[in-house]
Amino acid sequence: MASENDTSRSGSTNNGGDAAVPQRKIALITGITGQDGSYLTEFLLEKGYEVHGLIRRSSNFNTQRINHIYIDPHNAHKAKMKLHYADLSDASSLRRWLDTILPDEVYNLAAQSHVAVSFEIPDYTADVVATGALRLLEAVRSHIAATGRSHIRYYQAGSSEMFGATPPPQSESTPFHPRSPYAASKCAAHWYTVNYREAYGLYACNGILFNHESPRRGENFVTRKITRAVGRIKIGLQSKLFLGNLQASRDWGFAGDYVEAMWMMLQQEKPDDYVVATEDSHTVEEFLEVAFGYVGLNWRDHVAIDKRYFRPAEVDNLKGDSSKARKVLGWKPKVGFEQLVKMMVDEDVELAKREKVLVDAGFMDAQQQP
Ligand code: NDP
Ligand code: GDR
Repeated sequence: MASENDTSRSGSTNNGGDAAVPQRKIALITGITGQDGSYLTEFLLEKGYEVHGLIRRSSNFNTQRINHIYIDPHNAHKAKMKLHYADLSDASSLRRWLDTILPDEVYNLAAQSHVAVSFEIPDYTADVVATGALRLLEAVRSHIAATGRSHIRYYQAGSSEMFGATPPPQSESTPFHPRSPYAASKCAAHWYTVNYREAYGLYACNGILFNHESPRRGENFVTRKITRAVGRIKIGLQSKLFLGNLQASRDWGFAGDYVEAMWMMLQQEKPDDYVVATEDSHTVEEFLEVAFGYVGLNWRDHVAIDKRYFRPAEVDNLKGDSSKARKVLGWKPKVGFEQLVKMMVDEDVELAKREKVLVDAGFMDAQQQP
């Protein structure tokens, strides 16, 4: 569904259009096919932006989260979101699309974002998460040097994982102590971003976002793994759920709220770094209590511990202090913990019902777990 070489910019006036026509801002998003990319795209389209997303080639389409907003580029006057092939490991593709799209805002959301997986593929994780961010920053810098388009603004998707072993509450002034290749790579990306701001005057912000979830969360992150299982157990498609450490605490918010903070950061007069968090923290066990309890089940009847899901080094306790974002940006979360869990369970019960129809019709194996 991605346009292979779509360079059309219909509707955009940033490149010398009629002065009487109000300019539509152009955003370029890496990681547009991910959880946050999909919510950010919806948010920016709602604000009237033209949105361009960089997607990587895969053997199957990987655009499930944005299919509902995709309009065929042959219908160019209606298509306000456009997709292009690129990869954070390919510097030339990043620079080429910057030169073609001429964005006003660049959101770097792409990452190998799974902490446990980063222990399995540390080299690749560092290449995409750390050096990938550096490649994109350098592409933006050299694009500005070549074109004089110095108004471009850059957002870097930083993570509470960077705080790692440092106890809560964690704010912008809390020292980083990363506990995984993923977290160490995010620290590098954070400091590359600060360095490009200081060295070249780039308008570049780091959002230090605590965990944020949604019904679109990847199915191997703990929240979605739990709510998928709750749906399937409730509908009779599954009986057991295997998990690792239940005592870790996370500050879980709703992804839809968090993408708004990303955009707000880029609307300020000066670039800066911000922690984004609910300031409310719960253990994995508490998540289980609410999720299973909501559909009248006892999690203890279904959850088994599997050592495979323990990490070589764990982050025990994350709870953010987002007072700066609340004061300067005027941001605050709208969805609380229980509401978030119930929203995810509701969606996953519906999904399990649809799966059940396929199972009953013989089109799907009941044992086939996500
Ligand atoms: P996801 O894992 O859902 O999405 C990651 C995106 O990055 C996907 O679109 C993926 O493409 C893309 N991607 C992966 N590798 C590459 C690559 N080599 N080149 C180009 N694109 C690539 O993550 P989220 O949406 O949850 O998170 C967005 C960002 O925010 C990430 O950087 C993450 O590390 C960070 N973050 C997330 C938090 C959270 O709680 N969700 C908290 C703090 C930070 P594909 O679909 O093909 O896999
Ligand atoms: P996290 O999210 O590592 O915080 O990174 P994840 O949901 O993977 O883990 C949260 C906590 O749950 C424990 N856990 C399990 N985790 C997974 N994935 N699977 C299990 O079976 C399981 N059992 C227990 C983990 O040990 C951990 O303590 C997320 C990602 O989105 C990052 O990209 C982002 O930067 C951070 O959030 C903020």
